[in-house]
Amino acid sequence: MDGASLDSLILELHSIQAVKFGTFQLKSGLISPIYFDLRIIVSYPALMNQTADLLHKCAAEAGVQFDCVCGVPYTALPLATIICSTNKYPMLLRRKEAKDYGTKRLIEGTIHPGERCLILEDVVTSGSSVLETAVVLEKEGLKITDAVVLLDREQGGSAKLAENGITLHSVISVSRLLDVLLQAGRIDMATSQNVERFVRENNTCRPKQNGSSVPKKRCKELGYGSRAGLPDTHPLAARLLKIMEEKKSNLCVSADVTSSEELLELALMLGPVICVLKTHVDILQDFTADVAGKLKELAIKHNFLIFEDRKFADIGNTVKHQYEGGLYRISSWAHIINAHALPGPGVLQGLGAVGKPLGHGCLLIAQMSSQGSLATGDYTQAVVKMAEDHSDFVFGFISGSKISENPGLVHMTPGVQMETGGDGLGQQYSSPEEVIFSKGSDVIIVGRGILASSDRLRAAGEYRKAGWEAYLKRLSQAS
Ligand code: S5P
Repeated sequence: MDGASLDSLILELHSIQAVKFGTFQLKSGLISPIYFDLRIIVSYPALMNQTADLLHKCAAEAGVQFDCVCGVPYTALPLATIICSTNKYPMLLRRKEAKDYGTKRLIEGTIHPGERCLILEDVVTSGSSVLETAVVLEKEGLKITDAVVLLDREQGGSAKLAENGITLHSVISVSRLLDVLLQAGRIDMATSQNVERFVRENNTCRPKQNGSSVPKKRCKELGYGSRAGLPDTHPLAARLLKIMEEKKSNLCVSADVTSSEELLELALMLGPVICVLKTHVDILQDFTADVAGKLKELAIKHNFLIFEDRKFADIGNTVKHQYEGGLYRISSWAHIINAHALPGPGVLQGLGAVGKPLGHGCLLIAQMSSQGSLATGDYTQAVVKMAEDHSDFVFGFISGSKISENPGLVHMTPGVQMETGGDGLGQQYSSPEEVIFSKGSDVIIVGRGILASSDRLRAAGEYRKAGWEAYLKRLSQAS
């Protein structure tokens, strides 16, 4: 989806106070620092059209197949009307209450049992309103496989819907909304962090107890978007998984260049097609704080995360200084860092003391792509255990394959090129298909496969396509 129109929609929603910050009591009794009142958009016709258009595009880009559309009453009703009228889809109208006279129908419109109905919603928190509407439609013989929502509060709704066989597609995520408003100076950092904390701590989807209702369809493998909504997923992993889903990209480019100008050029050019930009800041000849600032701006503009591949591997006190201070002040600009588990848990205590309050996260290096690597077998298993024990900071791994069954953890794999082989200095390459489809990893990290190309944008497009197709193939084989 076009990032610029999304950002303008977010700013517009904030201007008309459809998004408010303060202290609000929710229906559930919870006190929330953010409130969405999208009912107000009916007073802004241009905004209504823009919103309807983005909802429609969201479904179309996700390749959702449907025969008719039904909005969850009431806010989504006019939006469903615009989408159906503009794109010529039949619409179904859901009543909140059955009439106590006449037909007593809960759904108005012509129902063709067996058809697929797409559900539209304005805001999803727990997913229960979408689910209620799905139940009513299913009673009429309709099939519900997908729902589209304008705003996902990222509090467990998509996981709950996934458990019930419904894939949720969202136009705006709370994390994106906060980023855009922060960047535009509409809110300050404290407000943004307060909302992030609230979202993290008030996840409505808890794992099912034994004996509770059995989901209709157990997905053997959840998609990136659904994994983002799981209660135990680290907020940074959730943000990354959402970006991957939104941008249809599991490509991390390894921007191993030595000039800052080239680094920024790469970020500008490849930003739209990647989910993560990985740096080795210490190979830059001319790093300045200004470069880091510009990189951060590009990350917000093009919705990617910055990963400084520093591979910390010292005692806690030393890595704390290396992460926070020195020339590079890594913690001030990198969302993601990585560390070797070799020193023991102290390395995470030191890094976490700096990174956790900033909402950053760490990947543990569990395996390496280089020939003869010692990170294998028991060592790798011990790293998985260390990650589980530090799940408030570690959100995934650098590994060659999927090494943990925890769907909240992200696996990122380096040593990827279309052509397998090596570089003569120990690097060993696997293809995107092997890494994502055969080995079950989540993100391909590609350096020279893209950097050595005379057309880097085209090469990145090819890696993105190969990585995404391998992921879709994996999902389709699992279901
Ligand atoms: O095991 C590893 C871990 C990492 S993070 N093997 C790797 O190659 N890396 C990094 O991924 C490495 O430092 C480099 O930045 C990138 C691979 O680059 P390429 O040019 O070989 O794709």
